[in-house]
Amino acid sequence: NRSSSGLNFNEIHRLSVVDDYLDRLGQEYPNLVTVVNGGESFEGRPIKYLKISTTNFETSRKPIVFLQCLLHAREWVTLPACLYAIEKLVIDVSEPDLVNNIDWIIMPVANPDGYEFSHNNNRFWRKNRATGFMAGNLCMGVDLNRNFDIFWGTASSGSVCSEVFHGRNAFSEPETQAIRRILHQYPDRIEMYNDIHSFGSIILFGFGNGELPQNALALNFVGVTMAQAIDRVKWSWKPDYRVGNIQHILYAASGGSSDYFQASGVPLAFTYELPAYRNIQGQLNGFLVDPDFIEQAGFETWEGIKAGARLAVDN
Ligand code: ING
Ligand code: ZN
Repeated sequence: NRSSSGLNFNEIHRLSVVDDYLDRLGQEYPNLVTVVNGGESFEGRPIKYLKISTTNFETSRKPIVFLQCLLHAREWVTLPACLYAIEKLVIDVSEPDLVNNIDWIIMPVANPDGYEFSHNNNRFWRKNRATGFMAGNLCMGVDLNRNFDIFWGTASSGSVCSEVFHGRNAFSEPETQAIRRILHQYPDRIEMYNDIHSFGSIILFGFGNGELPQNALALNFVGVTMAQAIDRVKWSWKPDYRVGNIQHILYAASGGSSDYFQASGVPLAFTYELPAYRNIQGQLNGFLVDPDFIEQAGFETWEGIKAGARLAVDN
């Protein structure tokens, strides 16, 4: 129901569809889009992402905004947020300042093994699919959002059976290593990082131990601006977004992705918790996605990302 070269927003697309789509965009828009294989997941799948730039991405001096989805496998509704952003930056460009002033890195499926597993075996799988922690692999998987090297292991679990198992070491997992490589490739250009999760209608900033970054006031301002941009176009029965520190308004958590970016010098690092898209009438589970809401999830989240990105590069 959208432009012929985009993916439809009537369904949550499978990994192979997303990967083929990224490759196709790279071929159709060679002067704008570069497809990168950022490394192999635990099970050997490519971790693909797009670099989007109207100039040469590597020699460009434009600020970068990094958008990431599906670090947690079951949080399916985050995928259309990344796909919508790609469409609006590449195929259906109505606001050219966004691509003229900013270079973009977009990783739609940060946890491809877990995502496949959530389709094929267990819809509510969160972690990656790393094995070898336990005889018979009775429990497996590392919570990738507890595996980054930021007060690692202090508010997470050392038990492989836990949903928040932090892994053997910080950055033990190929998926978190792939994300770290991108950060360290462009340490001075990444002005904003948005890691998209679900659910809860929250925009979070550091740190997961309750300490505030030095620019917490700016983080709060940008977060509120993004939340207001979304709330302006949200469906009326959705809750308004809340904005705040991870520990203050959600819970304590160590080893988080956005905290690692923040601590590494990225000025504006956020974790989004998209709304629970099916919890008012058809009360099922916050991770399930009403197909009627897929396009809206992409559309409304993009309103927030855009507002934040403009602030991030406008200083
Ligand atoms: N929420 C995040 C989680 O990993 C979070 C919250 C954000 C933790 C930032 C750490 C850092 O638990 C979901 N829904 O995954
Ligand atoms: Zn999550």
